[in-house]
Amino acid sequence: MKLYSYYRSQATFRVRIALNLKGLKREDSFVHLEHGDQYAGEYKALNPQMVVPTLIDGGAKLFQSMAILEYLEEKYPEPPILPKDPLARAWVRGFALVNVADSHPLIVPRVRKYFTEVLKLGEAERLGWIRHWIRLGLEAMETLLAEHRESGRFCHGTAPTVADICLVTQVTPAQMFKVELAPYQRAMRVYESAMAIPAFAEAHPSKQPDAE
Ligand SMILES: N[C@@H](CCC(=O)N[C@@H](CS)C(=O)NCC(=O)O)C(=O)O
Repeated sequence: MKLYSYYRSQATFRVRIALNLKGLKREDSFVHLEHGDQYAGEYKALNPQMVVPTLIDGGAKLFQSMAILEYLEEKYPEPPILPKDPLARAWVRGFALVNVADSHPLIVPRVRKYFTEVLKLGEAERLGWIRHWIRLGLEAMETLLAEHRESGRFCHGTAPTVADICLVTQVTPAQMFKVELAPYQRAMRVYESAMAIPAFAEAHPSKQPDAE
């Protein structure tokens, strides 16, 4: 498998974790988002949204991290990253989408760039925006964990799922943008449990060969 990746990309981090959990080997191809590699001809032709990740498996192109996680689960079911029970699956997917659909898209580089280059907003406003949406996602996750009977060490049950993967990719930008994490004790407990697993730890942005 070939993974088009950028060390700081939260969406790619999700895919790296899932590949590691399932013991799948990959070759990385690095797309430097700050240098604008995503807009270059070859990558633009591969991924028309000009975003990472893109995963190539057996010559087929896969895009959008959530679709890739679902694909990996269907094609390589062991160990599972979704529960069996339909209600639990829906909860796990819903939890994951707090990050993937409603929080992360608001803080991606192209949105941040629009602030400075088009709206001409200053650093304080840009940072305020980023921190606001990260906090809102964390608050929702904290409440969901508090009301979910099957959360504890992990978001759901006794093994990591897609929910834990997406909780981790909510917390890492919070750390990067210096959001106060003390109010999110349940989320941080899950974060620590997940990051104690090598599949998560080795996928962390700081462990990638292109990390700066
Ligand atoms: N919904 C997409 C998001 C992909 C995405 O926005 N990736 C970011 C990095 S985390 C990116 O490549 N951004 C490039 C840019 O904003 O210019 C997914 O989950 O795969």
